[in-house]
Amino acid sequence: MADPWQDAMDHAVALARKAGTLVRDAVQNDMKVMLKSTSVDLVTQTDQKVEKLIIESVTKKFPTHCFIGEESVAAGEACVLTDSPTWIIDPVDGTTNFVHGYPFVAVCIGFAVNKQLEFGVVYSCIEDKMYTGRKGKGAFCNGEALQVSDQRDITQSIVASEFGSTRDPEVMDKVFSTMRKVLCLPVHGLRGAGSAAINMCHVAAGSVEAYYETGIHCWDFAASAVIVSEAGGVLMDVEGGPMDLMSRRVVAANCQVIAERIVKEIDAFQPTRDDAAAQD
Ligand code: LIP
Repeated sequence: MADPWQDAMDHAVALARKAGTLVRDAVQNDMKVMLKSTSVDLVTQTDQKVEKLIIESVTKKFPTHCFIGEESVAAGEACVLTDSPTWIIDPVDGTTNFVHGYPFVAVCIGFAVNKQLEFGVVYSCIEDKMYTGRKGKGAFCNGEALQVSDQRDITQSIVASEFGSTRDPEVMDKVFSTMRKVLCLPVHGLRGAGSAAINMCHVAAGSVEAYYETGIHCWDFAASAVIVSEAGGVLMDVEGGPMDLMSRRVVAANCQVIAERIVKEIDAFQPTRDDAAAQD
């Protein structure tokens, strides 16, 4: 049976590649850097330009589809996932990396129908790595099938996380206490690409056993969640329940055992949900 969303996924891949070229060409140019929620939460005109390019192109091809885009939400658009076909877009994941020319920058396009993620595209554009995942059809990087690590021992693992874009002392205490506990399990190492999506693609590719973070947004990990799952990985909430795309927190791992071991060490906290305004 023909895949009803193949055309949409093909369009997403072509758009991610086109947008990625724009991002790569803009890296380290004399760019105008603006601030969002904190002095370390950056945005540039490239973020805004890429998101506009993607939304305008998709609207032409699929005029009834909906969008959740990082910069559209920042400009006041609602962040609510309905049953409608919805494109969940992070135009530049790893904006701080982009501003500094640090080579982990990704165009992320997730796609959901009836609130279920159908496909994800993450284009790590400086590395030229196109990660894709289609529900039930596997995950790939530049056409090569992806498979998570077969490691089951956390003490033989590498774990990824990030410091995030808040510097609130209470939050930082939880971030650091969790990192200390994870490091002292011990694990072989703690890594951070500076991009939630690329961290999760590293889980899918088997080079990292697990990634966790609290404070990210749905657009940071919608696409890469499909890629992890289709590479044989597991996704869950930082307190062990099912992953909640709007909760701003996630654990992505190669297996249930490693995921649950990470959960035990996390000092959990709940940021304001992405869909909080829609729930009022
Ligand atoms: C980033 C995430 C990263 C997080 C940063 C920031 P952005 O997304 O990918 O995991 O730690 O604070 O949210 O803002 O570059 O799209």
